[in-house]
Amino acid sequence: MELKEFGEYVSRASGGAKIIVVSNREPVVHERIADGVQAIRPASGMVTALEPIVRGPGGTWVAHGSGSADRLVTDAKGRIRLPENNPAYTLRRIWLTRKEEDGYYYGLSNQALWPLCHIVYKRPQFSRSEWEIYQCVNNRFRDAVLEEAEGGPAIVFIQDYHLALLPRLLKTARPDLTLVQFWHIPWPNKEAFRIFPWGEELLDGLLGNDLLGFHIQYHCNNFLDTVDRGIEARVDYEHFRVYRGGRPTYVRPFPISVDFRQIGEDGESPRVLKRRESFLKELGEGILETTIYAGVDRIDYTKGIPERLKGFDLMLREHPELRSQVSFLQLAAPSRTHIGAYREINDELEDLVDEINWRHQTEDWIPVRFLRAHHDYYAVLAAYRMCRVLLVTSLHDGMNLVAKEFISSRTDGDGVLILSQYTGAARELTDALQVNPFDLDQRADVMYEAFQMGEAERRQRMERMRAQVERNTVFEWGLKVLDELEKIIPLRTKPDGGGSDDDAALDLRFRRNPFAYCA
Ligand code: ADQ
Repeated sequence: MELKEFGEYVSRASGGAKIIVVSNREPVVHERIADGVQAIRPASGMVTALEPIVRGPGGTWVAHGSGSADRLVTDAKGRIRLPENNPAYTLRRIWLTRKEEDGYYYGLSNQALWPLCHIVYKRPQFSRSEWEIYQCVNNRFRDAVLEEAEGGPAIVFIQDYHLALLPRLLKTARPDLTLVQFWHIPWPNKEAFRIFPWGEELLDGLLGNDLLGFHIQYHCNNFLDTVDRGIEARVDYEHFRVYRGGRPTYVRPFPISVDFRQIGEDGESPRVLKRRESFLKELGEGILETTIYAGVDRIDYTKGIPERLKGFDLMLREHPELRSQVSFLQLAAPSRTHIGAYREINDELEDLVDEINWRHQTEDWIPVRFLRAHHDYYAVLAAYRMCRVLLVTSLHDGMNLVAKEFISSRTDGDGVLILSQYTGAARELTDALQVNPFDLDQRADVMYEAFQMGEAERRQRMERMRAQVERNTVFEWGLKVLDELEKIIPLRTKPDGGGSDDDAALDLRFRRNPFAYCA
């Protein structure tokens, strides 16, 4: 399915209900520049996925207004019509104070929930005052959504871990709203989750949803187990739903993806050739005579960037004959630099690149080229198409869109993907060379295997991976979410609040013993 068809489908499926998408990050950021205001579309898979959902039926997107010129272009309610050249939906911006942003975004979301949900041995930090601010900001989002949903039925599609309390707040205020949430990061196992000091409140918040989505089945299983142990609720493993307060929340896997066709088309555009020329100017044409390994990431301790550099270093030490024959190109976008752990990994990477280059470089060859910047979309595509081997070595990752973007961009049918087994994408991309990113020797071996792989095998694997991504694009993701919603809404709205005969039997057993399903 493609963009236009998907937009039309969403308009039909919403059946007249207003569509409201809610996320922390906005789809367009307005920044002040020397001669006015510039609208920037963040390079984000989430925006590609959600824009058609809100655009098709002319809905509203509620998000934090974070740009320096955001207030200059909105009305008194923080609203602006987008896209500016052909308005199709409304963006409603929420303004946060510096203190709110620190407590809710940098604090509770990214120093507590982010490390809690990613099992990468980074200790989460919990602070009661940040939790209070997180609650307060979730309430601010509730007020804005309620205003936007006034006067009729609405489907509210909430994104991610920044807004875990919002569903309950909305359901309490407007039980008629249809609420769906997608959790873009992993859900940890119950042992990892139990240290979260406000676990019951967080779970209760999420159980305000009618439908809750994760990337893979494993995260759904972890969520049900966590609920089973962490809060008074009836977990129905057979139908993958949880009853709390007599109402169900359905829990389902929806593996997110990319716009395969568009990325392929853009990959062949003149803008990508231009970016390739700029890279070659900066790095020297000589890089084309080497086998290029590449990485494209936000600088984040979950992405395994030091791990892959150390693997490359070990490969060079074990196979010194590869010197001058291989290069490593890392595009690294600075991210969340207000947080100490992110500053530390920046310093670590700088030292590591220096050390590896010092150890191996020759007069006319530099092994690692580390380009620290937020590159534009076309530059990212140029890097994907310049390399022979793309490395995704996340220590833990909900899905990882870089892997799928790389495959979509390789219209030439060549290229090797090295993929961490701890990404959601590893479930679908079985033709990648999969690695345990914690195992240094294995990383070096697999990088060497990629160097040696013949063209015929590379092409066979790439063809199968391309077919896989082409079958499951970002539009199939949106479609599956909406289809599932259509299936569950009739169950939810039956007058007895139950559903099938199975539900009735479960309800009866539950009334006799509320803990019967919490073994
Ligand atoms: P992220 O952790 O941000 O997303 P990912 O899915 O890899 O991770 O998406 C990163 C995006 O940023 C890609 O679109 C990529 O092209 C872009 N990007 C990376 N480095 C860049 C650079 N140097 N310059 C410019 N752009 C760059 C979260 C979860 C993931 C999940 C997604 C979507 O952590 O597991 O796949 O949401 O659900």
